[in-house]
Amino acid sequence: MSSIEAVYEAVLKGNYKEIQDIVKSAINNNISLEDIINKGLSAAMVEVGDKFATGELYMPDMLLSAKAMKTAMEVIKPLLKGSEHISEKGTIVIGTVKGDLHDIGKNLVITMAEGQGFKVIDLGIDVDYQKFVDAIRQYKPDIVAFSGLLTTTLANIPNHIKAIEEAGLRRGIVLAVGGAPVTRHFADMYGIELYAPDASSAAKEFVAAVSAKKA
Ligand code: B12
Repeated sequence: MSSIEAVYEAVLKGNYKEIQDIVKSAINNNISLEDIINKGLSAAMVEVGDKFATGELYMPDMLLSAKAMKTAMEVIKPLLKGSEHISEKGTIVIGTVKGDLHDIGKNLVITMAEGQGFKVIDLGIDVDYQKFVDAIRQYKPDIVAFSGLLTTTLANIPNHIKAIEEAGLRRGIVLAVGGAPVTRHFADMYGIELYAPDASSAAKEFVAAVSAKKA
């Protein structure tokens, strides 16, 4: 089994006890952190979700896989932070939309954005409309980012945007959205400027958006 396959299997089986050693050995075999995250950890989570949807895996399995992914990220996170030249790029306020408790993808986006030198204010999960508004007032971010994994609660996005508009805070900020079911088309429907399918491209898009804003 290749190193990547071993990482993939560990997430699929929820093997949180051994995953750190498996990830370390992949790193020692010169597998890039990006491949470990995208082809190993994240790809396995997609299969976990598919198996949950077809009834092959149950809620406790999904929780164990989530725990394995989070445990693996404890090894990867410090390495990612060291891998980029840090200079203060701007401020991002991010949170998972109201009603949604998923945070693994959001946390990965935060890690990558911090690696690019952004100051990131994490509002957590199931974030109320007003909490975003208060955070925008307090931190004056360049980017306000929504993460959403459930199609049902992504329907709350227009309410999030309405609250920001009604507070008179929409101008001057770049809105961003992402999460497995989110598409560019979805972002366009609500006039959201930035969408990215994964954490590495999200970080690149954040850098581009802030440069465009300053130009
Ligand atoms: C792990 C998981 C859970 C864990 C969450 C643990 C946690 N702390 O996050 C637990 C077990 C708690 C859970 C609960 C539920 N889940 Co769940 N879950 C998943 C699973 C398997 C993986 C999600 C994940 O972490 N993926 C890995 C990360 C790295 O990927 P990601 O989140 O997509 O993020 C990447 C990109 O999307 C992007 N990104 C993410 N956010 C952002 C933000 C911005 C701004 C940008 C630019 C990019 C970006 O970058 C990230 C990194 O590359 C998915 C399956 C799937 N295919 O998504 C189901 C899934 C999302 N869950 C699902 C469901 C139904 C539920 C429950 C309702 C189950 C239930 N019956 O109770 C509950 C919901 C509870 C709630 N109110 O939120 C469904 C949703 C169906 C739908 N269409 O809405 C899915 C798709 C499974 C399925 N196929 O049925 N879940």
